[in-house]
Amino acid sequence: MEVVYLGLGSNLAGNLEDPKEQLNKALEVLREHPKIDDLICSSFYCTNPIGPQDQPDYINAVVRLNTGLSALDLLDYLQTIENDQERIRNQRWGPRTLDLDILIYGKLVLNKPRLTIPHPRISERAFVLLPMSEIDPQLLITENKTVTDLLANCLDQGIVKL
Ligand code: A4P
Ligand code: MG
Repeated sequence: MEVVYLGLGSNLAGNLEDPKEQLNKALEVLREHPKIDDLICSSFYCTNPIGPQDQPDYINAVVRLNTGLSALDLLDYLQTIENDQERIRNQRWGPRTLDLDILIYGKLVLNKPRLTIPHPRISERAFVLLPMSEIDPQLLITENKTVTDLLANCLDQGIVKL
């Protein structure tokens, strides 16, 4: 079993009531997987978009779970959930009904075209670090910096706990 952190994001309602429901539905489906256990989720946060500004604010959260799935099998499952929730990929960093990213997978370091672990942009994003700090503030993200250390540099990004 590996300890895994996932980033969840949505800024389009799709056929649900709002982006919060996109996250709630994804949590439900994640919990259904027989090889996913002990899932805990942070609070939800409303966050200003990073990247293109002509898109709605996001709802973001971070999950910690235990899994017996390999990293690539987990990515497959996440992409199936995204597709089932009407994820359309057209613009990089553009609006989406659901984004499920693997942030950390145990101690795995991977640099493949389909999968980079740890997620390369954790350190600079309040929408990842603030929810993560609720779950494990002392987790080391770089060699010598914890979630709390890194968070201090990006609290000006426009993020409000719901
Ligand atoms: N991929 C590689 N590594 C991973 C990983 N660790 N987890 C590949 C998941 N996928 C990974 O992703 C493109 C490809 O990345 C996938 O096919 C997978 O094989 P995508 O979800 O289709 O596209 P994307 O999310 O637009 O690209 P990217 O570069 O992953 O974007 P980011 O860095 O995740 O940023 N602003 C706010 N406030 N909140 C947000 O959640 N998200 C983004 C997306 C931009 N701005 C945001 C937010
Ligand atoms: Mg993604």
